Amino acid sequence: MNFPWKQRKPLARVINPEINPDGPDDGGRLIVLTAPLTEAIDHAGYFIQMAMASLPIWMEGVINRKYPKWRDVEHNEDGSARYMPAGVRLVEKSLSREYRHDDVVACFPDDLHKFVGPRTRVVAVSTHNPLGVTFAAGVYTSIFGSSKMPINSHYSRQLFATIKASPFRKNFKVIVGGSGGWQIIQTDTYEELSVDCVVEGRSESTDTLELFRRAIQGEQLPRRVEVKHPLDSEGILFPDTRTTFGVVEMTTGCGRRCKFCVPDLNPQIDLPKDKIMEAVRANVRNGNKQISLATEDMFIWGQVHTDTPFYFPNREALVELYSEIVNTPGVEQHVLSHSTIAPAVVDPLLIKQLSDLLLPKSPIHFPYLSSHPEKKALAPLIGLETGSVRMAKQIMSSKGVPFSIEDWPSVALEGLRVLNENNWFPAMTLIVGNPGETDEDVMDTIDLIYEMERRGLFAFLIPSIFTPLHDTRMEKETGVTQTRQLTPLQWQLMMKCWKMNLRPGQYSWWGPMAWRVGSIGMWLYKLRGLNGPNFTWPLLMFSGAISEKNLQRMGKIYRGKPLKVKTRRELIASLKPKDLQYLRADNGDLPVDYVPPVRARAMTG
Ligand code: B12
Ligand code: SF4
Repeated sequence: MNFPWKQRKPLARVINPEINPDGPDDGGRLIVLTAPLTEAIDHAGYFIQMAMASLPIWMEGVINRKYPKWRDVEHNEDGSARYMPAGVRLVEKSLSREYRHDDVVACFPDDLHKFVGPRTRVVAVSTHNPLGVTFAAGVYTSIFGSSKMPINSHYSRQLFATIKASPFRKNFKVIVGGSGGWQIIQTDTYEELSVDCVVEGRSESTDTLELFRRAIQGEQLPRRVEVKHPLDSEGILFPDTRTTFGVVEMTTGCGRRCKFCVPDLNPQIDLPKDKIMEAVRANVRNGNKQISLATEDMFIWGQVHTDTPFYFPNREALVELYSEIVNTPGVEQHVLSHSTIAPAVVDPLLIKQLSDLLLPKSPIHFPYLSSHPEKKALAPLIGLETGSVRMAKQIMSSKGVPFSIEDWPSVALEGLRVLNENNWFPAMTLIVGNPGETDEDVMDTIDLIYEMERRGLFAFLIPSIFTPLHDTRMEKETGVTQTRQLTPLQWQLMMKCWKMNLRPGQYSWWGPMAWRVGSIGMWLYKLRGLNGPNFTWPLLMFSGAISEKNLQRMGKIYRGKPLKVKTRRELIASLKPKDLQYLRADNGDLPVDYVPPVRARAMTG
């Protein structure tokens, strides 16, 4: 039998006889920037990178078969990378304030030998998720058999091993930055990965430049440096070359203050449209056909620090921004990144207008779900996290503002209804195993998921095990740490989510059969030992081998009870006048006796 994972390359790069042991002819670049191959690739949309973050390395063959060309990257004439993650591009841009163009290069890991030489003083690595210890990533590799080595982590380690093995290693410092740098700090893998310093924060900071100066002078660097985030948009730079997936920043921070969230710790800033558009055009000039605006919540853009609270989207501003982007000559594809769900309840007309604009350029197709003539869909990433109001109050009390967190299940269902009606089928994350989560909390979430099913709503549900992320307000808390600790209900929630995700793919006669046989085979082969006895019945439920009704009758699963859900009109009726004034009448559903403030003033004046 052919086991593709047994044939993979060893971690350190195989010695290539064509590589000159004396380094490149020009002595190499002073500063060389890079990122793991699996974080730099630009193929097949976001999904491929997300899959690589979640699947263990032994399943690499699945990706290879589906995307045989995923390793084919594009180069500039000098061998540097044609595209790199936005983080790398901003480090490059930040350094350009102090160093000559020829001193700095950004290259793919396999090309390091072309640029690292006796002259090199810094190799800087930008990484999103090097060790795979973040939420959602760890849990699936652990379900499939190894909690330590997702595909992305394997390639990240391979990159660090290549740098460590460089004959010039003693001449240069290795500085790591990016949203995944904390994983190296947390796991204390400096020696193993040969990292001198991890920078937490943005490259624009003068402290970052000072660090590079010290590295170039050969000074000892601190292990960890925390640098300040700019407080306004003036301090944020924009890429003027091509970024992976055409990522251009749209906002920083969020404002909803969820306790487990990292990006919310940054100041809430929306970036100027002219700068965003310049970066979009720069991407297109450099051969990119796709654009994605990076944000925690696209709906705050245009409403940050205005007289209106940020959670009432600025419809005109958003429509104008997205319209300019998709109408930029050369932009063939556009994908959404992150958003929240309450804005869909606040302003359904905004969702409709954005759909009209964005669907034609969306590369995502959901043939069984979309009502678009070409079956196109939009799929932003949205946090659902829990269906338990008790839990939601503890970890994300402002997630649904302007609506009360007491109404969270209704906000989520009503928002999803509006989104689905407009061909938005979001990927929604759920956190399983929050600190203090009880069986009742999990049952509340299961109720919500079954209610989605009952109402025919669709979201791609991504349950993950609670991970206390560094620096967050939950940093010191522990929830579930291994899949064996999951309770039968927590397993059931996870497997029900996946069962529902597979719904649209199950229309062929062989689909359900393949899953049934495949999942049971996998359980017999590997999973029953790994994940413990609590996993068994939920897996049988997932496989469909025994009907949910029968499993419930046998007392093996909980099938959820119907939820009493508020309509949009009822949700709006519960708003206080201070918030009600910002709702737009063209969406309807305002209380019949409601008098908008302007008219009220006219009447009283
Ligand atoms: C776009 C995006 C994606 C895209 C594209 C990623 C890419 N390769 O380009 C996709 C969808 C593929 C993706 C996937 C994932 N993502 Co993502 N993603 C984002 C998002 C929205 C924007 C990232 C970005 O480009 N920002 C703009 C750039 C400029 O910011 P930056 O990279 O942080 O760079 C700045 C600093 O970090 C620093 N810096 C960066 N590199 C370096 C290097 C050095 C040497 C120095 C000094 C400084 C430095 O300077 C830059 C500014 O000047 C962020 C949220 C956010 N707002 O950041 C989440 C985010 C980074 N992703 C996250 C997660 C969890 C994931 C996944 C694990 C999700 C999953 N389960 O599938 C995967 C992992 C992918 C992988 N390959 O392993 C988390 C990170 C959590 C963590 N690491 O602790 C974030 C913060 C989202 C969140 N709300 O939690 N992601
Ligand atoms: S809504 Fe999302 S981005 Fe905003 S604070 Fe909560 S988790 Fe963070």
